[in-house]
Amino acid sequence: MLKLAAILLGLPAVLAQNSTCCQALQNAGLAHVLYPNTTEYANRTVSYWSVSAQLSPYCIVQPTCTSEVVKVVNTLIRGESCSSTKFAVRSGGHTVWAGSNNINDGVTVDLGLMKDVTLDKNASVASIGPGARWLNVYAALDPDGWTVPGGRAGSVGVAGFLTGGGNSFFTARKGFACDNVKNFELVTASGEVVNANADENPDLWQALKGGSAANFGIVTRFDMFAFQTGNLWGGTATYNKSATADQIAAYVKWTDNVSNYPDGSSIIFWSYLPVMSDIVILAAYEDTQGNEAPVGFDDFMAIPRIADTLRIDSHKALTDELEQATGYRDVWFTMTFANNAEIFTKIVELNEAFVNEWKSQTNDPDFITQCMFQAIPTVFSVHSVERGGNVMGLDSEDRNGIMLLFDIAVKTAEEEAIARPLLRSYGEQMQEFATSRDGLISWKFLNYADSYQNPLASYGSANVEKIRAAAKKFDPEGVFQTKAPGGFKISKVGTEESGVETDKLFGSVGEETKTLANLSDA
Ligand SMILES: Cc1cc2nc3c(=O)[nH]c(=O)nc-3n(C[C@H](O)[C@H](O)[C@H](O)COP(=O)(O)OP(=O)(O)OC[C@H]3O[C@@H](n4cnc5c(N)ncnc54)[C@H](O)[C@@H]3O)c2cc1C
Ligand SMILES: *[C@@H]1O[C@H](CO)[C@@H](O)[C@H](O)[C@H]1NC(C)=O
Ligand SMILES: *[C@@H]1O[C@H](CO)[C@@H](O)[C@H](O)[C@H]1NC(C)=O
Ligand SMILES: *[C@@H]1O[C@H](CO)[C@@H](O)[C@H](O)[C@H]1NC(C)=O
Ligand SMILES: *[C@@H]1O[C@H](CO)[C@@H](O)[C@H](O)[C@H]1NC(C)=O
Ligand SMILES: *[C@@H]1O[C@H](CO)[C@@H](O)[C@H](O)[C@H]1NC(C)=O
Ligand SMILES: *[C@@H]1O[C@H](CO)[C@@H](O)[C@H](O)[C@H]1NC(C)=O
Ligand SMILES: CC(=O)N[C@H]1CO[C@H](CO)[C@@H](O)[C@@H]1O
Repeated sequence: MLKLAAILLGLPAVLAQNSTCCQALQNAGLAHVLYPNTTEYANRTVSYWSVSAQLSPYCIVQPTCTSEVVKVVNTLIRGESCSSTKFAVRSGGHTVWAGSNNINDGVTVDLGLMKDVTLDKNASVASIGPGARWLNVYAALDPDGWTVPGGRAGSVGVAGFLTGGGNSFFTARKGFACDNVKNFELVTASGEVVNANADENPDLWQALKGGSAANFGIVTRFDMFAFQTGNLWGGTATYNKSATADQIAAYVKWTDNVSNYPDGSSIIFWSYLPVMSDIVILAAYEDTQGNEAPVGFDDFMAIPRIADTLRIDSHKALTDELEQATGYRDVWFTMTFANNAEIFTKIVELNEAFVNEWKSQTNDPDFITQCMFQAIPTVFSVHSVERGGNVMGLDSEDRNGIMLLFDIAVKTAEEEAIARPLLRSYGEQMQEFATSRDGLISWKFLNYADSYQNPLASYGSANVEKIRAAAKKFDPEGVFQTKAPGGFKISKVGTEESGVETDKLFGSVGEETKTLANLSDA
């Protein structure tokens, strides 16, 4: 109501809100408290990858170091003026749905100024600030010939990626990116700084590997095992959609062969692109040893392609290339299925039906879809277990699987409101088909899941209990479950609420659009 009144009166919406909590953050000595009437605030808002996540907090606070994060936590959690103020935590800001990494009617803690990357060659450890993007990490390490397993699009944030698992070019060789974290530094709700590694707080160390940082506190540093590397071979290839059957056959063989070729990585996606006005097949191929088109890629190389950028290049350059268009409202859906050509084929068919149905419902030609496949063979979690274990639960799966990311990017809030249930209904048909062929793998990748998909529950009850126990031990009052409502919460697993309806929690999308349009005018 207040916000609406403010808009009608022509006042910046947030000035009508209670901003004493923001003032308290400033009084605590925090220099970077950004208010909605500033360019800095507008800049940080548009830096969220998906427009759906660009909300309007009372203010954005940017700590610059761990001790400032302690001040932020102490003020937000125990400060009198903040007693009824909720907050959100944001690193790269790449989670696509509203309310994971940002908040209306609350304060957003933005770790974007904590992005230092340092390499200790003697210890083979890279220490990375939570607000770094992977492109910052590769830019710091590449010139010395070192790297770490990380994002395959350079702009993705480090903190959400790593605590959600993290699938990289190196997973078949080194496990998920989270399995390569030697130590997490975390500020707890009580304002204490703790480390979590194999020796110190190993329960928290495991829980942070896939359990989402949103459940435990604020991660302020990641120490990752780094290794020496030369350039990689890779790039993208474009195919006519008439290559569908050949691509599916090649990918099914590929998935069963990953354990014989752990230096390879292959991602295939069917994508509707406005410039083509059609679906094309895109593939991202890499060889992490820098060998050009090794024999493991023979089946893919035999399929005639329209174009490619395959070459020898740096880790950073190959991830810059996989950057995706911004400025859209993105709706994502994920599922995993057993490596089976019939299910794969059905999903590609349903994707095409979805694209056709969407086209028939809109006269806006500016939208993008992806139906993206990534091998999840059992060898991935063999490495996870060797490296101390994570909580994703894939180690109990005995079939090679394929993970799907099915998504649409649209321009307006009205389009998102229609696209969201439509995409979901096609996604659910895909799941049902996989189930009917005994091929549904219940594991859902947290980094790709939509707000209602409840990925933590898919990790299995033993892992859910591990996450619950660590959350309770390090945040006994459950501050990060209630006062920081964003992200996938362990307290919601097993309750009716486990599917978060973001529209209900975070207000109407349309209203936000107006507020933002007005801000960027300013
Ligand atoms: C273009 C693109 C490419 C992608 N490529 C990959 C890929 O190759 N592999 C892959 O695995 N995933 C990929 N993803 C998914 C990506 O891993 C997730 O979106 C991830 O959450 C991004 O991390 P972030 O730091 O930007 O997250 P944010 O959206 O900032 O945060 C994610 C969640 O973690 C919480 N959080 C963030 N920082 C902290 C912190 N320091 N302490 C406590 N809680 C925190 C937030 O509150 C939020 O709930 C991609 C996404 C996009 C948009
Ligand atoms: C922005 O808002 C804050 C808080 O209300 C106020 O102190 C500041 O003067 C405003 N700045 C500008 C540039 O209008
Ligand atoms: C905002 O972003 C623009 C474009 O990236 C940049 O030129 C400008 O300096 C930024 N302004 C502030 C105040 O951060
Ligand atoms: C708003 O300010 C009043 C005092 O002016 C304070 O009592 C109250 O807790 C504040 N509410 C929020 C949400 O910060
Ligand atoms: C690295 O190791 C070498 C040899 O053991 C040693 O001389 C050097 O001081 C170490 N450097 C650092 C920064 O620890
Ligand atoms: C794909 O092939 C069909 C039939 O050969 C052709 O009509 C179409 O233009 C091709 N599409 C692209 C994107 O090359
Ligand atoms: C599997 O990978 C190995 C090692 O790269 C390769 O020699 C072999 O030809 C591959 N097999 C298939 C069926 O692709
Ligand atoms: C307060 C303010 O700037 N309001 C403007 C918001 O944007 C609409 C549409 O552009 C304008 O009509 C308002 O004047």
